[in-house]
Amino acid sequence: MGGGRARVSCAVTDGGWCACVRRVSVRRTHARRARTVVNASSNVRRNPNMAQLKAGYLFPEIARIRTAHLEANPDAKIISLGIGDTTEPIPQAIVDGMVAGAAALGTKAGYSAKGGYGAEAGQMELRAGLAEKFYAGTPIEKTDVFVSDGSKCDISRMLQMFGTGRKIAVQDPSYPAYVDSSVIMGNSTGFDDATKQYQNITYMPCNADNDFFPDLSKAKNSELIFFCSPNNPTGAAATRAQLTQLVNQALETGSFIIYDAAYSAFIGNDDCPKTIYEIPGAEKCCIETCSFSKYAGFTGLRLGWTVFPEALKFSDGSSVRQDWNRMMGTSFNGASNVAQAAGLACLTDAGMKGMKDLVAFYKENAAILKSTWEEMGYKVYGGTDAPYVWVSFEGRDSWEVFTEILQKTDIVVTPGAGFGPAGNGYVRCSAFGSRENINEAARRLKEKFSK
Ligand code: PL4
Repeated sequence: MGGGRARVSCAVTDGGWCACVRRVSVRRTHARRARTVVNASSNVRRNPNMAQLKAGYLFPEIARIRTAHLEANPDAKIISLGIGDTTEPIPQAIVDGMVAGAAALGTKAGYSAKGGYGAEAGQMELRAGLAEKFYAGTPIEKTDVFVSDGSKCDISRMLQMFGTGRKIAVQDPSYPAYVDSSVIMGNSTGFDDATKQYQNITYMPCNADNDFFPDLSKAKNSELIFFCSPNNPTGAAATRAQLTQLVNQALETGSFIIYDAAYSAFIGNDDCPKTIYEIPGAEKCCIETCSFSKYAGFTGLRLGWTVFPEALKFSDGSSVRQDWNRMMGTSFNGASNVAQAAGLACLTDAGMKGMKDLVAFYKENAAILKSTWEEMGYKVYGGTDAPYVWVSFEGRDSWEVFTEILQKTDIVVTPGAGFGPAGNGYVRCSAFGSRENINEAARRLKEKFSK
Protein backbone atom coordinates (compact mmCIF):
# COMPACT_ATOMS: atom_id res chain seq x y z
CA MET A 1 0.00 0.00 0.00
CA GLY A 2 1.23 3.48 -0.72
CA GLY A 3 5.03 3.06 -1.12
CA GLY A 4 6.33 2.96 -4.67
CA ARG A 5 2.98 3.86 -6.18
CA ALA A 6 1.50 7.08 -7.50
CA ARG A 7 0.50 9.44 -4.73
CA VAL A 8 -2.17 12.04 -4.32
CA SER A 9 -0.29 14.72 -2.50
CA CYS A 10 -2.15 16.51 0.28
CA ALA A 11 0.41 18.84 1.81
CA VAL A 12 -1.47 20.91 4.31
CA THR A 13 -1.83 24.63 4.11
CA ASP A 14 -3.78 27.56 5.51
CA GLY A 15 -7.51 28.02 6.27
CA GLY A 16 -8.99 26.01 3.38
CA TRP A 17 -8.56 22.37 2.52
CA CYS A 18 -5.25 20.72 1.65
CA ALA A 19 -3.12 21.81 -1.30
CA CYS A 20 -4.09 18.88 -3.51
CA VAL A 21 -7.74 19.93 -3.25
CA ARG A 22 -6.85 23.40 -4.42
CA ARG A 23 -4.59 22.21 -7.23
CA VAL A 24 -7.37 20.10 -8.71
CA SER A 25 -9.84 22.96 -8.26
CA VAL A 26 -7.54 25.31 -10.14
CA ARG A 27 -7.24 22.80 -12.98
CA ARG A 28 -11.02 22.43 -13.07
CA THR A 29 -11.55 26.17 -13.03
CA HIS A 30 -9.18 26.56 -15.99
CA ALA A 31 -11.02 23.83 -17.86
CA ARG A 32 -14.37 25.46 -17.14
CA ARG A 33 -13.10 28.86 -18.27
CA ALA A 34 -11.83 27.35 -21.47
CA ARG A 35 -15.22 25.85 -22.21
CA THR A 36 -17.28 28.94 -21.37
CA VAL A 37 -15.23 31.58 -23.12
CA VAL A 38 -18.26 32.76 -25.18
CA ASN A 39 -20.32 33.65 -22.10
CA ALA A 40 -17.44 35.25 -20.24
CA SER A 41 -19.74 37.42 -18.12
CA SER A 42 -23.37 38.10 -17.28
CA ASN A 43 -25.36 40.72 -15.46
CA VAL A 44 -25.92 38.45 -12.49
CA ARG A 45 -23.96 39.32 -9.38
CA ARG A 46 -22.60 36.45 -7.36
CA ASN A 47 -24.19 36.00 -3.95
CA PRO A 48 -21.50 37.53 -1.71
CA ASN A 49 -22.31 35.00 0.99
CA MET A 50 -21.37 32.16 -1.35
CA ALA A 51 -18.14 33.96 -2.09
CA GLN A 52 -17.31 33.91 1.62
CA LEU A 53 -17.18 30.12 1.79
CA LYS A 54 -13.58 29.21 2.30
CA ALA A 55 -13.48 25.81 0.63
CA GLY A 56 -15.69 23.12 -0.90
CA TYR A 57 -18.16 21.38 1.41
CA LEU A 58 -16.16 18.83 3.40
CA PHE A 59 -17.74 15.54 2.39
CA PRO A 60 -17.72 15.92 -1.40
CA GLU A 61 -14.05 16.94 -1.01
CA ILE A 62 -13.32 13.75 0.92
CA ALA A 63 -15.15 11.73 -1.75
CA ARG A 64 -13.13 13.50 -4.44
CA ILE A 65 -9.79 12.80 -2.76
CA ARG A 66 -10.81 9.15 -2.40
CA THR A 67 -11.56 8.97 -6.15
CA ALA A 68 -8.28 10.71 -6.99
CA HIS A 69 -6.37 8.23 -4.81
CA LEU A 70 -8.05 5.34 -6.58
CA GLU A 71 -7.27 6.82 -10.00
CA ALA A 72 -3.64 7.20 -9.00
CA ASN A 73 -3.55 3.73 -7.41
CA PRO A 74 -5.98 1.58 -9.42
CA ASP A 75 -5.14 -1.59 -7.45
CA ALA A 76 -5.85 0.00 -4.08
CA LYS A 77 -8.55 -1.75 -2.03
CA ILE A 78 -9.95 1.38 -0.48
CA ILE A 79 -11.83 1.16 2.79
CA SER A 80 -13.95 4.15 3.68
CA LEU A 81 -14.14 5.16 7.31
CA GLY A 82 -14.65 8.71 6.06
CA ILE A 83 -18.15 9.90 5.18
CA GLY A 84 -20.67 8.57 7.68
CA ASP A 85 -22.71 6.62 5.16
CA THR A 86 -24.57 3.44 6.04
CA THR A 87 -23.50 0.20 4.35
CA GLU A 88 -25.89 -2.47 5.60
CA PRO A 89 -29.24 -3.29 3.96
CA ILE A 90 -32.48 -1.75 5.20
CA PRO A 91 -34.12 -4.25 7.60
CA GLN A 92 -36.53 -6.60 5.79
CA ALA A 93 -39.67 -5.61 7.73
CA ILE A 94 -39.08 -2.01 6.70
CA VAL A 95 -38.43 -2.93 3.07
CA ASP A 96 -41.67 -4.95 3.08
CA GLY A 97 -43.63 -1.92 4.30
CA MET A 98 -41.98 0.28 1.71
CA VAL A 99 -42.69 -2.19 -1.12
CA ALA A 100 -46.34 -2.52 -0.05
CA GLY A 101 -46.62 1.29 0.07
CA ALA A 102 -45.11 1.58 -3.40
CA ALA A 103 -47.34 -1.18 -4.80
CA ALA A 104 -50.44 0.51 -3.40
CA LEU A 105 -49.65 3.55 -5.54
CA GLY A 106 -50.37 1.29 -8.54
CA THR A 107 -53.97 0.79 -7.43
CA LYS A 108 -56.88 3.22 -7.66
CA ALA A 109 -57.68 3.02 -3.97
CA GLY A 110 -54.04 3.23 -2.88
CA TYR A 111 -53.33 6.14 -5.16
CA SER A 112 -56.37 8.09 -4.04
CA ALA A 113 -55.36 7.49 -0.40
CA LYS A 114 -51.65 8.38 -0.58
CA GLY A 115 -50.72 9.27 -4.16
CA GLY A 116 -50.28 12.76 -5.55
CA TYR A 117 -48.84 15.68 -3.63
CA GLY A 118 -48.97 14.92 0.07
CA ALA A 119 -49.17 17.17 3.10
CA GLU A 120 -46.01 19.30 3.24
CA ALA A 121 -45.57 18.47 6.93
CA GLY A 122 -45.95 14.73 6.35
CA GLN A 123 -48.69 12.15 6.72
CA MET A 124 -50.44 12.65 10.05
CA GLU A 125 -50.24 8.90 10.76
CA LEU A 126 -46.45 9.11 10.56
CA ARG A 127 -46.26 12.32 12.59
CA ALA A 128 -48.40 10.67 15.29
CA GLY A 129 -46.24 7.51 15.21
CA LEU A 130 -43.02 9.51 15.58
CA ALA A 131 -44.46 11.45 18.52
CA GLU A 132 -45.52 8.22 20.18
CA LYS A 133 -42.30 6.23 19.61
CA PHE A 134 -39.70 8.94 20.19
CA TYR A 135 -41.30 11.58 22.42
CA ALA A 136 -43.60 9.67 24.80
CA GLY A 137 -43.51 11.22 28.26
CA THR A 138 -42.42 14.62 26.89
CA PRO A 139 -44.64 17.62 26.02
CA ILE A 140 -44.26 16.88 22.28
CA GLU A 141 -47.42 16.21 20.29
CA LYS A 142 -47.97 14.91 16.76
CA THR A 143 -48.64 18.37 15.36
CA ASP A 144 -45.19 19.49 16.59
CA VAL A 145 -43.48 16.87 14.41
CA PHE A 146 -42.74 17.82 10.79
CA VAL A 147 -41.67 15.02 8.44
CA SER A 148 -39.05 15.88 5.82
CA ASP A 149 -36.41 14.56 3.44
CA GLY A 150 -33.75 14.64 6.18
CA SER A 151 -32.03 16.69 8.82
CA LYS A 152 -29.47 18.36 6.58
CA CYS A 153 -32.22 19.80 4.40
CA ASP A 154 -34.18 20.94 7.47
CA ILE A 155 -31.12 22.66 8.92
CA SER A 156 -30.72 24.65 5.74
CA ARG A 157 -34.44 25.50 5.50
CA MET A 158 -34.45 26.47 9.18
CA LEU A 159 -31.68 29.00 8.68
CA GLN A 160 -33.61 30.34 5.70
CA MET A 161 -36.67 30.74 7.94
CA PHE A 162 -34.71 32.60 10.63
CA GLY A 163 -33.25 34.88 7.97
CA THR A 164 -30.06 36.86 7.61
CA GLY A 165 -27.99 38.49 10.32
CA ARG A 166 -28.49 35.94 13.11
CA LYS A 167 -26.02 35.39 15.90
CA ILE A 168 -25.09 31.73 15.60
CA ALA A 169 -23.08 29.53 17.97
CA VAL A 170 -21.69 26.08 17.25
CA GLN A 171 -19.75 23.42 19.06
CA ASP A 172 -16.23 23.32 17.64
CA PRO A 173 -15.78 20.79 16.06
CA SER A 174 -19.22 20.20 14.58
CA TYR A 175 -21.10 18.87 11.54
CA PRO A 176 -20.05 21.36 8.84
CA ALA A 177 -23.56 21.98 7.49
CA TYR A 178 -24.32 24.24 10.49
CA VAL A 179 -21.56 26.72 9.74
CA ASP A 180 -21.64 26.50 5.94
CA SER A 181 -25.43 26.98 5.78
CA SER A 182 -25.16 29.86 8.25
CA VAL A 183 -22.56 31.54 6.05
CA ILE A 184 -24.68 31.04 2.94
CA MET A 185 -27.59 32.71 4.76
CA GLY A 186 -25.48 35.79 5.49
CA ASN A 187 -24.80 35.21 9.17
CA SER A 188 -21.07 35.89 8.85
CA THR A 189 -19.02 38.77 7.51
CA GLY A 190 -16.13 36.64 6.29
CA PHE A 191 -13.47 34.11 7.15
CA ASP A 192 -10.70 34.98 9.58
CA ASP A 193 -7.52 33.33 8.33
CA ALA A 194 -5.77 33.73 11.67
CA THR A 195 -8.39 31.95 13.76
CA LYS A 196 -9.70 29.78 10.92
CA GLN A 197 -13.19 30.76 12.02
CA TYR A 198 -16.01 32.59 10.28
CA GLN A 199 -16.56 36.02 11.80
CA ASN A 200 -19.77 36.62 13.79
CA ILE A 201 -20.15 32.92 14.45
CA THR A 202 -19.33 31.85 17.99
CA TYR A 203 -17.20 28.73 18.18
CA MET A 204 -17.40 26.80 21.46
CA PRO A 205 -14.36 24.51 21.65
CA CYS A 206 -15.03 20.92 22.72
CA ASN A 207 -11.89 18.98 23.53
CA ALA A 208 -10.45 16.43 25.91
CA ASP A 209 -9.78 19.16 28.49
CA ASN A 210 -13.49 20.00 28.86
CA ASP A 211 -14.66 16.43 28.30
CA PHE A 212 -16.08 17.58 24.94
CA PHE A 213 -18.75 19.73 26.60
CA PRO A 214 -18.26 23.42 25.80
CA ASP A 215 -18.13 26.52 27.94
CA LEU A 216 -21.70 27.63 27.26
CA SER A 217 -21.14 31.14 28.56
CA LYS A 218 -19.50 31.92 25.19
CA ALA A 219 -22.95 31.63 23.61
CA LYS A 220 -24.82 33.89 26.01
CA ASN A 221 -25.39 36.49 23.30
CA SER A 222 -26.21 34.02 20.55
CA GLU A 223 -29.70 33.68 19.12
CA LEU A 224 -29.34 30.20 17.65
CA ILE A 225 -27.11 27.57 19.25
CA PHE A 226 -26.44 24.38 17.30
CA PHE A 227 -25.89 21.47 19.65
CA CYS A 228 -25.41 17.88 18.52
CA SER A 229 -25.58 14.92 20.89
CA PRO A 230 -24.24 12.32 20.48
CA ASN A 231 -21.83 14.58 18.79
CA ASN A 232 -20.55 14.41 15.29
CA PRO A 233 -17.54 14.20 15.10
CA THR A 234 -16.32 13.71 18.71
CA GLY A 235 -18.79 10.95 19.60
CA ALA A 236 -19.48 12.57 22.99
CA ALA A 237 -23.01 12.17 24.34
CA ALA A 238 -24.14 14.93 26.72
CA THR A 239 -25.44 13.92 30.13
CA ARG A 240 -28.74 14.96 31.65
CA ALA A 241 -26.94 17.47 33.89
CA GLN A 242 -25.10 19.00 30.93
CA LEU A 243 -28.27 19.28 28.85
CA THR A 244 -30.09 20.82 31.80
CA GLN A 245 -27.36 23.45 31.94
CA LEU A 246 -27.77 24.06 28.21
CA VAL A 247 -31.56 24.41 28.39
CA ASN A 248 -31.47 26.57 31.52
CA GLN A 249 -29.04 28.98 29.94
CA ALA A 250 -31.19 29.25 26.80
CA LEU A 251 -34.30 29.89 28.89
CA GLU A 252 -32.42 32.57 30.79
CA THR A 253 -30.88 34.33 27.79
CA GLY A 254 -33.74 33.80 25.33
CA SER A 255 -31.72 31.81 22.77
CA PHE A 256 -33.02 28.90 20.75
CA ILE A 257 -31.15 25.61 20.66
CA ILE A 258 -31.17 23.67 17.42
CA TYR A 259 -30.60 20.22 18.81
CA ASP A 260 -29.36 17.61 16.36
CA ALA A 261 -30.31 14.13 17.54
CA ALA A 262 -29.33 12.31 14.33
CA TYR A 263 -27.39 9.72 16.34
CA SER A 264 -29.49 9.44 19.50
CA ALA A 265 -30.34 5.78 18.78
CA PHE A 266 -26.67 5.02 19.48
CA ILE A 267 -26.91 6.19 23.09
CA GLY A 268 -26.46 3.36 25.57
CA ASN A 269 -25.71 5.42 28.66
CA ASP A 270 -28.91 5.87 30.71
CA ASP A 271 -27.61 9.19 31.99
CA CYS A 272 -27.66 10.64 28.46
CA PRO A 273 -31.15 11.63 27.26
CA LYS A 274 -32.21 10.49 23.80
CA THR A 275 -34.19 13.65 23.19
CA ILE A 276 -33.71 17.18 24.50
CA TYR A 277 -37.41 17.26 25.44
CA GLU A 278 -36.62 15.03 28.42
CA ILE A 279 -35.20 18.22 29.95
CA PRO A 280 -37.85 20.39 31.67
CA GLY A 281 -38.49 23.62 29.79
CA ALA A 282 -36.85 22.43 26.54
CA GLU A 283 -40.13 22.79 24.68
CA LYS A 284 -39.86 26.56 25.20
CA CYS A 285 -36.38 26.94 23.70
CA CYS A 286 -35.46 23.89 21.60
CA ILE A 287 -35.97 22.68 18.07
CA GLU A 288 -34.91 19.06 17.61
CA THR A 289 -34.01 17.48 14.30
CA CYS A 290 -33.68 13.75 13.74
CA SER A 291 -33.53 11.28 10.90
CA PHE A 292 -33.99 7.70 9.77
CA SER A 293 -30.70 7.96 7.85
CA LYS A 294 -28.54 6.28 10.48
CA TYR A 295 -31.30 4.38 12.29
CA ALA A 296 -32.57 2.42 9.33
CA GLY A 297 -30.11 2.98 6.47
CA PHE A 298 -32.20 5.70 4.82
CA THR A 299 -29.25 7.90 3.77
CA GLY A 300 -30.30 7.42 0.15
CA LEU A 301 -34.02 6.92 0.71
CA ARG A 302 -34.27 10.26 2.59
CA LEU A 303 -36.64 10.60 5.52
CA GLY A 304 -36.25 12.67 8.66
CA TRP A 305 -38.22 14.95 10.90
CA THR A 306 -37.89 18.12 12.93
CA VAL A 307 -39.83 19.06 16.05
CA PHE A 308 -41.14 22.58 16.54
CA PRO A 309 -42.99 22.60 19.87
CA GLU A 310 -46.10 24.68 20.17
CA ALA A 311 -44.62 26.55 23.15
CA LEU A 312 -41.68 27.92 21.13
CA LYS A 313 -42.26 31.65 20.53
CA PHE A 314 -40.38 34.51 18.90
CA SER A 315 -39.63 37.64 20.93
CA ASP A 316 -42.90 39.20 19.66
CA GLY A 317 -44.84 36.23 21.01
CA SER A 318 -45.59 34.76 17.58
CA SER A 319 -45.38 31.04 16.96
CA VAL A 320 -42.17 29.55 15.54
CA ARG A 321 -44.09 26.41 14.61
CA GLN A 322 -46.47 28.46 12.50
CA ASP A 323 -43.58 30.04 10.60
CA TRP A 324 -42.04 26.60 10.04
CA ASN A 325 -45.37 25.37 8.71
CA ARG A 326 -45.40 28.37 6.34
CA MET A 327 -41.78 27.71 5.40
CA MET A 328 -42.39 24.04 4.61
CA GLY A 329 -45.56 24.91 2.70
CA THR A 330 -43.57 27.29 0.54
CA SER A 331 -40.27 25.45 0.05
CA PHE A 332 -41.06 21.75 0.40
CA ASN A 333 -43.57 19.47 -1.28
CA GLY A 334 -43.63 16.74 1.34
CA ALA A 335 -41.39 13.70 1.77
CA SER A 336 -41.75 10.98 -0.87
CA ASN A 337 -44.81 8.87 -0.16
CA VAL A 338 -42.72 5.69 -0.65
CA ALA A 339 -40.23 6.91 1.97
CA GLN A 340 -43.10 7.70 4.33
CA ALA A 341 -44.46 4.16 3.86
CA ALA A 342 -41.00 2.94 4.86
CA GLY A 343 -41.04 5.33 7.82
CA LEU A 344 -44.34 3.91 9.03
CA ALA A 345 -42.85 0.41 8.74
CA CYS A 346 -39.92 1.57 10.92
CA LEU A 347 -42.39 2.26 13.71
CA THR A 348 -43.91 -1.25 13.79
CA ASP A 349 -42.52 -3.69 16.36
CA ALA A 350 -40.59 -5.55 13.66
CA GLY A 351 -39.28 -2.26 12.24
CA MET A 352 -38.16 -1.00 15.64
CA LYS A 353 -36.33 -4.29 16.23
CA GLY A 354 -34.71 -4.09 12.80
CA MET A 355 -33.41 -0.59 13.57
CA LYS A 356 -32.18 -1.64 17.01
CA ASP A 357 -30.24 -4.55 15.51
CA LEU A 358 -28.76 -2.34 12.80
CA VAL A 359 -27.58 0.25 15.30
CA ALA A 360 -26.15 -2.54 17.50
CA PHE A 361 -24.17 -3.83 14.52
CA TYR A 362 -22.58 -0.43 13.85
CA LYS A 363 -21.90 0.01 17.56
CA GLU A 364 -19.92 -3.26 17.50
CA ASN A 365 -17.93 -1.83 14.59
CA ALA A 366 -17.28 1.28 16.66
CA ALA A 367 -16.06 -0.86 19.56
CA ILE A 368 -13.65 -2.71 17.25
CA LEU A 369 -12.23 0.55 15.90
CA LYS A 370 -11.97 2.12 19.33
CA SER A 371 -10.15 -0.83 20.88
CA THR A 372 -7.87 -1.09 17.84
CA TRP A 373 -6.65 2.48 18.19
CA GLU A 374 -6.35 2.11 21.97
CA GLU A 375 -4.28 -1.06 21.63
CA MET A 376 -2.09 0.82 19.15
CA GLY A 377 -1.34 3.38 21.88
CA TYR A 378 -3.58 6.31 20.88
CA LYS A 379 -5.96 8.41 22.94
CA VAL A 380 -9.42 7.70 21.59
CA TYR A 381 -12.79 9.33 22.34
CA GLY A 382 -16.38 8.59 21.38
CA GLY A 383 -17.33 5.25 19.86
CA THR A 384 -19.50 4.04 22.75
CA ASP A 385 -22.67 6.14 22.38
CA ALA A 386 -22.02 7.17 18.79
CA PRO A 387 -20.90 5.67 15.47
CA TYR A 388 -17.80 7.88 15.40
CA VAL A 389 -14.38 7.26 16.92
CA TRP A 390 -12.33 10.40 17.50
CA VAL A 391 -8.60 9.66 17.50
CA SER A 392 -6.02 12.06 18.85
CA PHE A 393 -2.81 12.73 16.94
CA GLU A 394 -1.79 15.42 19.38
CA GLY A 395 0.33 18.17 17.86
CA ARG A 396 -0.08 16.98 14.29
CA ASP A 397 -2.06 18.56 11.49
CA SER A 398 -5.15 16.49 10.81
CA TRP A 399 -5.04 16.87 7.00
CA GLU A 400 -1.47 15.61 7.07
CA VAL A 401 -2.51 12.61 9.17
CA PHE A 402 -5.50 11.99 6.88
CA THR A 403 -3.15 11.92 3.88
CA GLU A 404 -0.63 9.66 5.58
CA ILE A 405 -3.33 7.17 6.57
CA LEU A 406 -4.71 7.14 3.02
CA GLN A 407 -1.31 6.68 1.43
CA LYS A 408 -0.06 4.00 3.79
CA THR A 409 -3.25 1.97 4.24
CA ASP A 410 -5.74 2.94 1.51
CA ILE A 411 -8.14 3.86 4.30
CA VAL A 412 -10.15 7.07 4.09
CA VAL A 413 -10.88 8.79 7.42
CA THR A 414 -12.02 12.39 7.96
CA PRO A 415 -9.56 15.05 9.12
CA GLY A 416 -10.73 16.68 12.34
CA ALA A 417 -9.99 20.20 11.07
CA GLY A 418 -12.75 19.71 8.50
CA PHE A 419 -15.23 20.06 11.38
CA GLY A 420 -13.75 23.27 12.76
CA PRO A 421 -10.40 24.53 14.01
CA ALA A 422 -10.67 22.76 17.37
CA GLY A 423 -10.82 19.48 15.45
CA ASN A 424 -7.25 19.85 14.29
CA GLY A 425 -5.00 17.19 15.78
CA TYR A 426 -7.72 14.55 15.47
CA VAL A 427 -9.14 12.27 12.81
CA ARG A 428 -12.65 10.84 12.77
CA CYS A 429 -13.25 7.17 11.94
CA SER A 430 -16.77 6.25 10.95
CA ALA A 431 -18.11 2.88 12.15
CA PHE A 432 -20.44 2.58 9.17
CA GLY A 433 -18.96 -0.33 7.22
CA SER A 434 -19.18 -4.05 6.65
CA ARG A 435 -17.63 -6.17 9.42
CA GLU A 436 -15.13 -7.51 6.90
CA ASN A 437 -13.96 -3.99 6.04
CA ILE A 438 -13.81 -2.88 9.66
CA ASN A 439 -11.67 -5.90 10.60
CA GLU A 440 -9.44 -5.39 7.59
CA ALA A 441 -9.10 -1.69 8.42
CA ALA A 442 -8.11 -2.61 11.98
CA ARG A 443 -5.47 -4.98 10.64
CA ARG A 444 -3.97 -2.41 8.23
CA LEU A 445 -3.96 0.35 10.84
CA LYS A 446 -2.21 -1.88 13.36
CA GLU A 447 0.39 -2.81 10.80
CA LYS A 448 1.25 0.76 9.78
CA PHE A 449 0.32 3.04 12.68
CA SER A 450 1.06 1.20 15.92
CA LYS A 451 3.13 3.39 18.22
C1 PL4 B 1 -22.38 13.38 4.19
C2 PL4 B 1 -25.08 15.57 12.91
C3 PL4 B 1 -22.59 12.36 7.91
N1 PL4 B 1 -23.72 14.07 2.33
O1 PL4 B 1 -29.20 12.28 6.21
P1 PL4 B 1 -29.75 13.47 6.98
O2 PL4 B 1 -29.85 14.68 6.11
O3 PL4 B 1 -31.01 13.18 7.68
O4 PL4 B 1 -28.72 13.77 8.14
C4 PL4 B 1 -27.46 14.38 7.89
C5 PL4 B 1 -26.78 14.66 9.16
C6 PL4 B 1 -27.41 15.48 10.07
N2 PL4 B 1 -26.85 15.74 11.26
C7 PL4 B 1 -25.66 15.24 11.59
C8 PL4 B 1 -24.98 14.44 10.69
O5 PL4 B 1 -23.77 13.95 11.02
C9 PL4 B 1 -25.53 14.14 9.44
C10 PL4 B 1 -24.82 13.28 8.45
N3 PL4 B 1 -23.40 13.39 8.52
C11 PL4 B 1 -21.14 12.59 8.30
O6 PL4 B 1 -20.27 11.85 7.82
O7 PL4 B 1 -20.84 13.49 9.09
C12 PL4 B 1 -22.78 12.31 6.42
C13 PL4 B 1 -22.16 13.46 5.68
C14 PL4 B 1 -23.70 13.91 3.77
C15 PL4 B 1 -23.95 15.26 4.46
O8 PL4 B 1 -23.36 16.26 4.11
O9 PL4 B 1 -24.77 15.27 5.36
